[in-house]
Amino acid sequence: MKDVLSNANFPQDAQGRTYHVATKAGQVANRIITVGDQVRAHRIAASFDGGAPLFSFNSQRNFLTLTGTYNGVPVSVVAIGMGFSVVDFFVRECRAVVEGEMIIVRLGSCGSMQPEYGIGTVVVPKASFGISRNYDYFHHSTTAEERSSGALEPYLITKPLDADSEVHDALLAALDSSKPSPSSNLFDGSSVQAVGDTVNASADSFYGSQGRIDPAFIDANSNLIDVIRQRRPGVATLEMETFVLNHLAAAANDAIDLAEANAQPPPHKGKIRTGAVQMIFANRNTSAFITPQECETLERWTGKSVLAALAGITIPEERLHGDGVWN
Ligand code: R1P
Ligand code: URA
Repeated sequence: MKDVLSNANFPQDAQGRTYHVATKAGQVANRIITVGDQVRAHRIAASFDGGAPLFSFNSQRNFLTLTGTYNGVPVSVVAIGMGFSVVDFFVRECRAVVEGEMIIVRLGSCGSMQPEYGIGTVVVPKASFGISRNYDYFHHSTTAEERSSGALEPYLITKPLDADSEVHDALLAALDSSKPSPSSNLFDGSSVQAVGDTVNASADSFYGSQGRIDPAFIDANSNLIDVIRQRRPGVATLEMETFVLNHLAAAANDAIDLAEANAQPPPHKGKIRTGAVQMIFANRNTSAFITPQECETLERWTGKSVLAALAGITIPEERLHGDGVWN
């Protein structure tokens, strides 16, 4: 960390760069694709106009921001790593440097909970709920009776939160219109498919809270997959970020509504709309896992589709403030 930061509540440098993502106004577009993986971020940016970003920065904390245009419309790709806490850094710090409405789409990998969605299926969820490890369940002071009576459960399952319906529909339409052709050495020779209107679960671990069994740890999760299916019938995918993205967007939008209800100036001049595209990398029904070549095929297809969908959604001029310096 080289630059001098001030304000312990929300640290920023003299030019407004944030502490972890380390971008400032003019470097992040109103339309953002967020991914876990920097290789995927560069693959998507290869589809920008001119084949390259106009602005590129990898922060000391490993948040990579690539900003360019697609069909002339500014879009940023931000690679954030994995898990709930990095979504919090990303959403809050990008919100702080982007004026006006934001549309944020997460383009990530996931595990499949539905036998009919195998590797080669891409899912567009309409809603997402959270699954968190309940640390007190595992605490040494918790009694066997508290555990067996159900007073404390090992995993907490939240209510679902919706994605934006226009963003959902635009993503699905863009994916459907540009599917790669079948190839005998990919996806067992089957065609890829995009499926909408599904429900996602975001877990706070790839392992325990996604029901993976690891004898090296006490995880109390041998029936977790069944419990998730019972409580949220139809759940299609498991990954690690979408729920927190939807939650933070709702929290930001509620803050604007509250300010307006109290005749106060809103904290920001535009709301946050969210969507997600999830590529199945792990089939939890069969134990199959994606190959590197299949991964690249899905990432190129979905990356271009999400860029096209985002560029095609209009943000009215009065809700777009200050988009476009990129330096
Ligand atoms: C775990 O392997 C990671 O993959 C998924 C999960 O949400 C988690 O971040 O998404 P990404 O491929 O975008 O990282
Ligand atoms: N990402 C996840 O979080 N889970 C999976 O099973 C695959 C990718």
